[in-house]
Amino acid sequence: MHIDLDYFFAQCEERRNPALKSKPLVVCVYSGRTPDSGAVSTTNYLARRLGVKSGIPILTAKKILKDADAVFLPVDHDYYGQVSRNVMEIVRSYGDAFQRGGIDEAFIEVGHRVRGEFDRARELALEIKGVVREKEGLSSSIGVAPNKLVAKIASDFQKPDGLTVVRPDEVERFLAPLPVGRLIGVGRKTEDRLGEEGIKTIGDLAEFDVERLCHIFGKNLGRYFHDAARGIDDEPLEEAEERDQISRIATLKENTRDPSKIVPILEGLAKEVAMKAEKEGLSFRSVSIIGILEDLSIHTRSRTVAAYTRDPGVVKGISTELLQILLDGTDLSIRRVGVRVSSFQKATGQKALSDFLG
Ligand code: TTP
Ligand code: MG
Repeated sequence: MHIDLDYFFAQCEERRNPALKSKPLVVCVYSGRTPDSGAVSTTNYLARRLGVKSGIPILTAKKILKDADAVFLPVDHDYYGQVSRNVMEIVRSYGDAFQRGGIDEAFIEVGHRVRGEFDRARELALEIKGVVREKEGLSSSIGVAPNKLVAKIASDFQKPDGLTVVRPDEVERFLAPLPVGRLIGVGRKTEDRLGEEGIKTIGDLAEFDVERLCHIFGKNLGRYFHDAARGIDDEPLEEAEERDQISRIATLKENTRDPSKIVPILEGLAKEVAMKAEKEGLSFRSVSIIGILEDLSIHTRSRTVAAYTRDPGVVKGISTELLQILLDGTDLSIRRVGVRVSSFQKATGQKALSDFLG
């Protein structure tokens, strides 16, 4: 599976301020030279429909949207990074293997747990989309396919909120009508060069003489294009860097400031996080709580302890103290709470059972 969040930066902004949903929204990277210089990072789908896309100058976007009651916001990488980590944590939990792509996309290997059945994979994909929506309030698109190459193209096929399943016997038919630019590795220049050879679609590329492709692009790339156009790809997932945090978050039954209502939830989350760390053989030194308040603002309080630990009691104790500190800093009620542990040390001294088995 390949999962890609829809209009990610813009959707994050809508999430913390739902009033933005009804307006064209443009997230911008301001260069600072003049007040409006810089480029569009991404936009919501309302703005896209009016013709504003990633990469165009902010000034151009402003011209296009001048009568559209549009909203322009600067990028907030810290916030998107935090949302991304939460989503990736969920997605990772569904895969036998996990490979992160960009900030809003990842591959997971699910063949094992769906016993090779694409119908089950579709159900699983629906579940993942549902959980990401419920827990993180974000819509996503998923592609299910026999390999990474096709899964990535499939996730992009019906955006937003899409789900496209391509079975092994459908791969060539699925790819054939798509523009060659959809293939990983075919950028604008390559697309132009292929166009000169009369190759517009992936199907055209699949039928094109492989010798001639190798002559134009060199042997490796020529072969790659030839295979890719047929949907042939056997790249395994590359398990990415080690995780840097574990977190769990929950929505309270009702917004409240009453510790007796919040603490039991917090303790449950603390236990889950500690168990997860235990399972992964990780010890940590930092414990944080995350409070999402009734106005959807996000507040974090952290504490670092002297010695690495993975004791659920420590996580519970610190979270409860941090909750009080967080409550003291605001008059608002809490809507969602989370617990996070970070600053890991890979546990040594203890070996996993698998270390002893051949
Ligand atoms: P994408 O997944 O390519 O785009 P998207 O999530 O905004 O839209 P969708 O997936 O629904 O088509 O990129 C993820 C984020 O990366 C995007 O939200 C903002 C950032 N980005 C840029 O800053 N500049 C760019 O040119 C692109 C393409 C993305
Ligand atoms: Mg995206």
